[in-house]
Amino acid sequence: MRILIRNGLVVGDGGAVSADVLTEDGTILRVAPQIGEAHDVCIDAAGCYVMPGFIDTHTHFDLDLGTTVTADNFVTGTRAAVLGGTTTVLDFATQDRGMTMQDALDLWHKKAQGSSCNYGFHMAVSEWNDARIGEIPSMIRQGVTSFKMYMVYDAMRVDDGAIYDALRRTAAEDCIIGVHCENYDLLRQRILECRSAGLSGPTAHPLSRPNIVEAEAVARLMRIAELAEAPAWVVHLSTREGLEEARRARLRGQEVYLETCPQYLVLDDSAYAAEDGARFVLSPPLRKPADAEAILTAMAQDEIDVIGTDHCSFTMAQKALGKDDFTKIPNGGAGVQNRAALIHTCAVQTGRMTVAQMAEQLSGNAARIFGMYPKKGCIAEGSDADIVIFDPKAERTISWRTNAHNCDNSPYEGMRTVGAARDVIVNGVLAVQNGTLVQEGAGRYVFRGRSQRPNR
Ligand code: DUC
Ligand code: ZN
Ligand code: ZN
Repeated sequence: MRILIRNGLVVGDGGAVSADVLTEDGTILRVAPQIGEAHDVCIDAAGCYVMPGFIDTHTHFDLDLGTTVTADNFVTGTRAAVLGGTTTVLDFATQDRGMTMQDALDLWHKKAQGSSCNYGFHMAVSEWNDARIGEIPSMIRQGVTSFKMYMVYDAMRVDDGAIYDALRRTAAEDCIIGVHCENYDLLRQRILECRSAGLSGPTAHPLSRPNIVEAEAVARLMRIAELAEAPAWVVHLSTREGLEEARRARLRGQEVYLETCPQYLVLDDSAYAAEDGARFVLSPPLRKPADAEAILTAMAQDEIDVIGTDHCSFTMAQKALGKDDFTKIPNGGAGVQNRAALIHTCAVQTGRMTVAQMAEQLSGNAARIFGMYPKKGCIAEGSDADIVIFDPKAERTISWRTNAHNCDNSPYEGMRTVGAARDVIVNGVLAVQNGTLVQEGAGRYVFRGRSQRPNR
């Protein structure tokens, strides 16, 4: 099966250039002006960007929090992902205490059956001991070359010594560990203070986890990584103070990778005052406009490496579990479908960054950091035919009613976007045509290599 994409602007390192793209089965065969070769399907991309399939570095599908399970599983979540131009998701396989990493990986492979986009797994580890350490070589052999540790959440958190040892050992293997940076003791104390003040609703959520709770944890991670002589990946960076700590580490010569998410760019903590403020309860919480401004500036300066969604959806009925106690509201929101449109709207359409930077932060950098480049993350001969034809003029309004997420709420409800994925090719097959899903369930496991560590 050969697809010819004509008349588009192909986005790469050097910017957007006029070229045609010819794919054959799952591979990009040629990128050149005016390709005249035989093909089965022709797509006219005039007026559109032809971009490498977007990679979402941060999703939680079918995640069991103990009290409830995320509304989206892989079937519904990846349908939404591909409609938004995401051709690969990196989901967090989660090793709960008492499980092996292999148990978690086997379970996540089962959960991911029927995915409509490609998928790989980071391994989130909740304990660090000889048995878990002994599993690392086997994880690498199975294509899992990135890990996550949490500084918070009772069921998942590990101590600083574990983070140090894990960073040291995995760096030696060119693997990367992402850390959820919040200070557990401070936020617990702040929760007690909120309760003493009689605050039980969603407005207490950001008060319990203020910027310094993140910034202290980022600073600590930076120092732990310095001692471990290891790269550090800060997941879902949300504050200007946390950004400053990462900048300081980079000035010391450290290798730091920064991920942020659209919610920290286009929303702010005034949202918690809404009647249905529970739909914005995610961690880290929404911040002030000045934080968004600082992170957008960092994106424009290429200081942010990747933009994931932290998609972790819960229905309003699930959110109501915390109606009398904000700490019981399941943390997370739906967004896997909306990432590219939001980033194009807030960063490219506004002239703050170029479409080439958008492609790097939504795809190329992720492919390099997480061991998929150049198969993924670029439009080049020999690369996988994961391609987005992105219409920069398409205007939409986000609503849970039109999103494909299995969720009756969206943090972005009513938001206007400019720019949308029009057609999406996954593994050489058209999966989205004119904004409609035309092929489901053809996603494949992405066996990842070691990190290329572009910031080394
Ligand atoms: N934050 C969320 O909001 N949800 C899932 C996990 C996390 O860290
Ligand atoms: Zn997290
Ligand atoms: Zn997360």
